[in-house]
Amino acid sequence: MSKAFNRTLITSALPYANGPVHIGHLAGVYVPADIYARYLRLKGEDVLFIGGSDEHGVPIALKAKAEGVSPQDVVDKFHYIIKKSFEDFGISFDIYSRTTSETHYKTASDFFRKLYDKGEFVEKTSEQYYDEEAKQFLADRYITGKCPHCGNEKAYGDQCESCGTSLSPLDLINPKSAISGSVPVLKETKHWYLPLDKHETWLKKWILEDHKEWKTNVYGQCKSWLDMGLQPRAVSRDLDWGVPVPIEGAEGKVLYVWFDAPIGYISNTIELTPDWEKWWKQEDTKLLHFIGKDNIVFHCIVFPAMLKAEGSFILPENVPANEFLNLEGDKISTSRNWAVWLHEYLEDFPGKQDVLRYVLTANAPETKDNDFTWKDFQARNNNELVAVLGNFVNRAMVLTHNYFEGKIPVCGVLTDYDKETLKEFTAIKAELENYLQNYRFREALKEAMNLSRVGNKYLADTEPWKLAKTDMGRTATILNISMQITANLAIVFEPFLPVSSKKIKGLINKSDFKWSQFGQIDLLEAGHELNPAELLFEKIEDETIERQVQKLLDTKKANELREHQTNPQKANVVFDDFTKLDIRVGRVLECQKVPKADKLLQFKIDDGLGGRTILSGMAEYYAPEELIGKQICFIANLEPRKIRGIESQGMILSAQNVDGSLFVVQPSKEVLPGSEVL
Ligand code: B3M
Ligand code: ZN
Repeated sequence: MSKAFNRTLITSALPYANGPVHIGHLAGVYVPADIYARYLRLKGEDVLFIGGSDEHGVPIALKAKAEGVSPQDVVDKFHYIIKKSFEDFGISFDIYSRTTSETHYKTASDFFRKLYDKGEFVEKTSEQYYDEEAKQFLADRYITGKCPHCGNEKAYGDQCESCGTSLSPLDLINPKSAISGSVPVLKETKHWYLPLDKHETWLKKWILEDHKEWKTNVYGQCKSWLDMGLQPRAVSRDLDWGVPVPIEGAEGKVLYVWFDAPIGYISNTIELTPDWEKWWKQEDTKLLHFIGKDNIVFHCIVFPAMLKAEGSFILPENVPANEFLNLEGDKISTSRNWAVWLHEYLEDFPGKQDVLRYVLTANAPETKDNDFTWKDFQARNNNELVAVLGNFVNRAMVLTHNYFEGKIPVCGVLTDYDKETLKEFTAIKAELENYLQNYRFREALKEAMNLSRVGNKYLADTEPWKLAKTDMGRTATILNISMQITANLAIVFEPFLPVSSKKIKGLINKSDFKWSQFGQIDLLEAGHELNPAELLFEKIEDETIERQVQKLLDTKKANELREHQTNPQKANVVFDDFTKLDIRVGRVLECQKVPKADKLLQFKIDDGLGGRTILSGMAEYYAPEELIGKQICFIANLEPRKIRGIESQGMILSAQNVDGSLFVVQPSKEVLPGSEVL
């Protein structure tokens, strides 16, 4: 039997405030949560939608250190950037707060204290790496070393990013402190653990038996964790950034970020309303966590265990987690800048937030990882938003203006065809609601789009522009129905495309609808005056898309270059060795291909010393005439060598790019041929 709920509390993962948000965040978490929240509000249900930034954790502390600023500076910067992006994309949080708020420190601290007092933790002393120079314990992320699996020299103490293996700091070969660079030593430290093993029995029943309806990706992940058997989890860390552990003798220790972050949902609700306990403690509240797949274990196992241990909280009813969105075939990555950042998107596509919301929902990674490509973005905009939804609304509007001066005409007697159309409409409504209830937003959106298709087909089949010459009565009925469909589209697209829904309402001169009105064909009364027609969407041209693709190609190139430059440096040489080389600037007088040698170019150089010939393997990267007249640098005193029967008197210096291509090195200003390079 399904429970009777009187209100819905929606939380969405708190993004780390160590970078801006990108399309992966939107697609995985925030757009689905927002669609659901808007849908429930339209239905007149009692709903709260909670968001906020996650501002603790080692990556933030590390970033601050690397930039020579405080962790608070880092989160202050990104919290507001993230908050603004969400506002811009219409994510309709009732509150978007942060885990550095005073309320959160108190809430998280009290929560820990209560569990501590109830004896819900176990205390354990273990050996952990300690940096004697920096005089501090090292979080897993603060230790780097060689990965025992793939040999990557820059693996972290929690994970090797090169082969993806989860590691513990003790696995690393030649561990080094990321703070001082020194070799860390093992030292004893005390921490508090949540004994998940003790919660295993009820968790198994609660998830595996009572929540079989959870999405298969969520259920499957939980099952495999539960089958493996749960272990106690440390909920404190030796770190100077976070909520201090609120007990004596715990100086220098903070709550583990994954302990305090989900409590952030509670803190933010407290900040929002004095009535917060109703939302968190009454059994008739439906609690939902919208998250990405990497957060499943924390929301389905760890946080519920915390709530249960505390004793007065309800548990989530569902955790509709999504899989990941990739970008043009590669995993989205903040550190590699492989992302479409929301604030940048809006600079490039001002006013087009709904287009992105549409594409991300139509292509949402609901059951498996999915790929975002700019080509698909363009196609969905041009072939669906413009050609289907936008086209229908515009035709209905323009025709009503043309034949009825922009006033809703009187609806006459419905024909069988009209009735059939309306029946189709009702059938779609039922499907759509069913998908929304079950967090299947992709399918729901498809159905919403089908409603516009029904409208388009209705106009194409009835051809009111032809009928207008002979039968104004029938034309009136057709356009009345078309405008009623338009009003319905304003309702149905509100959760998905809030900006466009508002635009449609503007066009039809109506301010608000309720979801319960969806399906009615008397939303616009005869005589009601419309505003002038305007296009809802515009075509996106190839050049625009090519620019975005080029931007990504540039990122890829920059990443490759960066990796390339991390090649180890050669052994030192003494200054005298360097001065033995006679490097000079010359000008290319002649340049030609060497016959039967694909790669070789033969140069005649004005070297200020009477001229010389040099051969160089650059034919793949330059046409000979490109180089004539250019200044180059060359080693003048390299022992002459015969190549293909030609004597090469020196060597031209060139920079080698990651892909192996070569480009000549030039002085940044012209100098006299023969000038020395020092
Ligand atoms: N900040 C991880 C993430 O952004 C984490 C979520 C916390 S939700 C309580 O993926
Ligand atoms: Zn590895």
